[in-house]
Amino acid sequence: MADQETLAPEKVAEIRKEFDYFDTDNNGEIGLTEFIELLTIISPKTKASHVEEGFGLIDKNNDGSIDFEEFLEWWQQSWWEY
Ligand SMILES: [Ca+2]
Ligand SMILES: [Ca+2]
Repeated sequence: MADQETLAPEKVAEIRKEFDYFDTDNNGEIGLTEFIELLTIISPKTKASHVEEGFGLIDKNNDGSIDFEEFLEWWQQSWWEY
């Protein structure tokens, strides 16, 4: 969470936009189904087993969905170069 402070507000807003885009039912979290859709777009060749594994890694509190904080953390790790 401390990592968030290193991000520029406009960067956070940008990530927020991505998050909202993938949160297709707008409930403020990305569920497994939404996550699969996301991954299918980002990397179509990803195997279903990998997707679920990835989901488990991002869903740090294991409540079955990715909230914005978890998404942000993941985004910073995987998209650092961008
Ligand atoms: Ca959702
Ligand atoms: Ca979660």
